[in-house]
Amino acid sequence: MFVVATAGHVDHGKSTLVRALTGMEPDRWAEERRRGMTIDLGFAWTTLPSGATVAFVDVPGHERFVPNMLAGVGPVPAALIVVAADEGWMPQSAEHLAALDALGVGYGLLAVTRADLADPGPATAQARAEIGATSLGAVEAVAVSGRTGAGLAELRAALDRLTARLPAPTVDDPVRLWVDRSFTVRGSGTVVTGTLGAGRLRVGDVLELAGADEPVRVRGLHSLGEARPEAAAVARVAVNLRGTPRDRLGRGDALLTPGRFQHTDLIDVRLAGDAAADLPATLTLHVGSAAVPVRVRPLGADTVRLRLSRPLPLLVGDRALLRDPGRHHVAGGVRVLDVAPPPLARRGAAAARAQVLAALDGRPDLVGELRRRRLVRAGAMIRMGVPVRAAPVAGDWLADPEHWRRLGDQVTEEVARYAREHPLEPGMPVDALRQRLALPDRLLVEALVRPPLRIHAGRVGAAGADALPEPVARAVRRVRDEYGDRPFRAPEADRLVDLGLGPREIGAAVRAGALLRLADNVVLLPDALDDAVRVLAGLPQPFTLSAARQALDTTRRVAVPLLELLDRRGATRRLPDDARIVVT
Ligand SMILES: Nc1nc2c(ncn2[C@@H]2O[C@H](COP(=O)(O)OP(=O)(O)OP(=O)(O)O)[C@@H](O)[C@H]2O)c(=O)[nH]1
Ligand SMILES: [Mg+2]
Repeated sequence: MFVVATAGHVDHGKSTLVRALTGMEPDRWAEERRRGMTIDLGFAWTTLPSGATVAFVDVPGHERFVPNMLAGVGPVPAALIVVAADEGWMPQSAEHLAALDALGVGYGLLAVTRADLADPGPATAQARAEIGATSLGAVEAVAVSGRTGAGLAELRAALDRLTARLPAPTVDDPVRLWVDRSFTVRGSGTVVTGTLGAGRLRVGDVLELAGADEPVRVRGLHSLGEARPEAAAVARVAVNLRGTPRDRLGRGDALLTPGRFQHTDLIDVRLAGDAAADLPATLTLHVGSAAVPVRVRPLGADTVRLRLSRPLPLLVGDRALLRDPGRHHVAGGVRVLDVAPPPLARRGAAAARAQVLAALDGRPDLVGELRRRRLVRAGAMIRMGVPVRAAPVAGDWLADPEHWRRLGDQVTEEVARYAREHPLEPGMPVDALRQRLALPDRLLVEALVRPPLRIHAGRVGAAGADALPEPVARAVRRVRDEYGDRPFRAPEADRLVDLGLGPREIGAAVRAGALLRLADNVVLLPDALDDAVRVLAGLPQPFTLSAARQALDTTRRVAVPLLELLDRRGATRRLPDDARIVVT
């Protein structure tokens, strides 16, 4: 299916032409038929000589209804521009063309209608000149009469040639269906319609709806008046959302593939039209079927920041247009450069931002985004419309490589500084390091810690005894020298004092795994436990405390807490008569 929107001044014969081409009535409202004027969007379709189906979105030409017109053309890739032979180029011919140009519509056809009333030549020449200067470029022109039917066959053939040129839709893209109508069908509930510009919808799909707490489910799907299990872009679709209250959604809302769009109310854009400095402070932003008031803050010559009055699901690269509703003036198209721009708090931030924006063109660019954002979640990038083709550094975090290297260096520096300032602590707490580096996620700290640093018991430090301050490490070495060949003899309390091992130093050595504490002032080297089990296993089982003390060549001061520790660890078991066995 192809979708084509009409465009043109009021009363130039758009609806008459659509009616003549399709046999369907695009003016749905009684009021429209009574007044002979389109007010809101109309929908009709026909089969072309090639067999292709073309659906029309028929728009109103009256200047009061330009917002309705914009809601219709927003998501549509091609336009049928209608100019009356007897009136020629008129103000809304120009405004509609400006809108198509602003939105970057690249495909079109000119129908010079009411050709039974006047020579179509002059209107054709003028319209082609105007259109030729826009994104539509040179277009084919056909003179027609909705009244007599003259030229309709040529117009159908020209529509076939137009649709054959349209680029193939991207059916694998996520869905962003801008709602242009919503209504209730008795027995079916809420139904919304829109032009599916990309992607694919299936009955049963779960979609996101801005402002709704819960996802909505596609209960039924219609296209061209028929129920279908699925619809692929480009298509006019009606989506049944039974269960979703009718007042929850309407024109300007969008149904979205979950997780693929971010709602934003702050965007930086490039203008193609009026200069940034000439824009009024408030305008209306038209994108998709939405129209929202925005506050304009000029940044560069052709770049501005827009504060939207309500958030919209926008992507980097989106096209939209700004209009001054008071002056009936299309201020020009905009291209979205950033959907999550940084705040401009500091003096000079706006000028610096203008410089950044000057280098952007709205094409999603992961390398550039990472350079600017330094650390960002892959999901956030995707929701901005930036495809992710880089491996995360941790979890789903992406990092600018240069920034990541700097962070790695900072980890080394911060941990060393912490060790100097807290010599008796076995390393820097992971969370203190996270805060110090202003990292948003502990996973990032963990990924940044590399040997010889390691994370042990929630702290980042050097591995093993290397982590100890030098005087403590020296004392531990002396314990090892003196007691290495009698591993179950613990230094006496006064010897510990001589060695400089007070309670705090012992605590540090124990946390670093360099000493084993059995009781206050009773310490062994850490390998003593395994050695003790080996010695005790060599005894006749069960064995008494005194047998153990002798086998280990030690005193009760060590043997009692040592055996209790082995009991707690499950290496030995104490029997009812106080003898023990080694558990194998
Ligand atoms: N003689 C003649 N009259 C036409 C032709 N096409 C449209 N008309 C008449 O022009 C008037 C306006 O036609 P519409 O089709 O409603 O015009 P429109 O462009 O849809 O108008 P809006 O939707 O209000 O912008 C109607 O009275 C039509 O009968 C034509 O080819 N020849
Ligand atoms: Mg009409």
